[in-house]
Amino acid sequence: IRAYAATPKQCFENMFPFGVASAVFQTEGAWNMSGKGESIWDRYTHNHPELVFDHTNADVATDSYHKYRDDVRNVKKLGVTFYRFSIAWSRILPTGLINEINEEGLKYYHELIDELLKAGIYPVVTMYHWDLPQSLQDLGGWTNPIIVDYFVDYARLLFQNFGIKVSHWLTFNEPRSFCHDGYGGYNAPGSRSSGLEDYLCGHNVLRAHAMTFRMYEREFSHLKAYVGIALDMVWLEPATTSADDQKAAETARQFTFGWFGHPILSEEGDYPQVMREVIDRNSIHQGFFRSRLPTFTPEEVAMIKKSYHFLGLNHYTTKLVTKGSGNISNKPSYEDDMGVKMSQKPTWPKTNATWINVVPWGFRKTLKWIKNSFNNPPVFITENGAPFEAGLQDVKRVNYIEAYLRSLHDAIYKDGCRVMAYTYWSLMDNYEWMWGYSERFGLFEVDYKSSNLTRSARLSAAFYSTVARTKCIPDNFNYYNYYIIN
Ligand code: GBH
Repeated sequence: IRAYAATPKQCFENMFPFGVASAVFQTEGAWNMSGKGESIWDRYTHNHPELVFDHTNADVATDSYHKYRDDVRNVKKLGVTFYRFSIAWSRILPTGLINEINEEGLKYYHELIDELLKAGIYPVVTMYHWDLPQSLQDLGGWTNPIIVDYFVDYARLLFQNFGIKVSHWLTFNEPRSFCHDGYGGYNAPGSRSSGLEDYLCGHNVLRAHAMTFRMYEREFSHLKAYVGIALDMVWLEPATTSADDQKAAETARQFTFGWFGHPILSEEGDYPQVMREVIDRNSIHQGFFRSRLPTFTPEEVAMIKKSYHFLGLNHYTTKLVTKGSGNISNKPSYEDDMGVKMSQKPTWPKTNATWINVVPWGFRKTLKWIKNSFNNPPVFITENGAPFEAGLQDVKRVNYIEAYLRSLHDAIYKDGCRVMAYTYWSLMDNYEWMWGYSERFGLFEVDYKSSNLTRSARLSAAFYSTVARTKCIPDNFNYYNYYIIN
């Protein structure tokens, strides 16, 4: 990729790192090769193709297990600082348990990391991006407290093996998504037990995250790495200026971001007060003898509080919030507990994902809210991006990235938010969970019809490359001045 920069106006600091992200289930393929065990997403998509939009699975995906050298070459072409990817627990520990280590799995991730380091690209590693070993799900998965110890075993193995090569670690990607959508909805493992299993999952994930962080502090701090967690936040804007809607929006922020953010980032620790109160009350109202939201011991509150070096933030879009009906049925439900109505403004530009509208100012508001709510923690933007139609002239994606970067720039330079890095999701098109291959987020297009899954740089790759190299958002972006060289 050769990129041309027009006169820059909005610039980030000289060393500001830009990167791109992916996740293992969405890219790697080779789902049962070289000793890899089955994950819940393998099982779920094999058993329920009817639930996947295009009835596909990720058995091959972008075949990055075999094509990782091509991927690294493309990351390098972009001229970015780092590559965020995840490791498959079930490739390293096929049963999820520490007594059976798959050496071929370790070897593969060593090769990938070495290839990145040779290219001068820092690896940013997510330990868990939703693909739980199926055998652990057979024990109840994230609803069974025993999993906390198993996760720490796995995390220790990662530090032992890759610790000297990796500077930035994320324990979990979007626990709210995989706990609620997985145990309370239609993602794998598909428990559909909203308001019950999702809270159990969250509870154990918070403990697993913190125990991993404390284990790192005790056993690996000599590595001088940074350990964090990636949380997602949709900006939730009150639909009107009414006090009810303002309150509803703040409640919704606490139920979404705060669920995991408050125990880890706040001065007091523990779940947000509003979650505690509402779920306790609703549970009793529904005839339970105790709250559906479990409680932490004081020791656990202290262990979880401040268990991070940096906060990973995934931000894509914004929604409007109004007060809900206040009706509580007898069936437990996270949505009823949150008790709000969400909507999108018809005038907000759409993308190819129903849940993502282009609302750049929401990015700045998200960062400012995090700054004010949690005493300005260091934030690593671990994901931001959008899907648009196939094709290399992705002007809409260029516009999305440009607008969101300008909003990010305002958050840093006008509001004083501490943002350490920015990551575009995703390096290339990949398997978008329940949407299969139908949603394309890539800077690189993947031709799923070609036998070698050809990757081609889009216009947005050239644009992003210019930003990554110059650290500036080009002012008068002239499409004809960009050369895409594949
Ligand atoms: C992230 O998930 C993931 O980390 C990544 O793997 C994924 O590819 C990427 O984003 C793009 O989707 O009920 O309409 O509000 C985002 C997962 C999907 C969770 C939408 C929240 C809300 C849907 N999010 N979901 S809606």
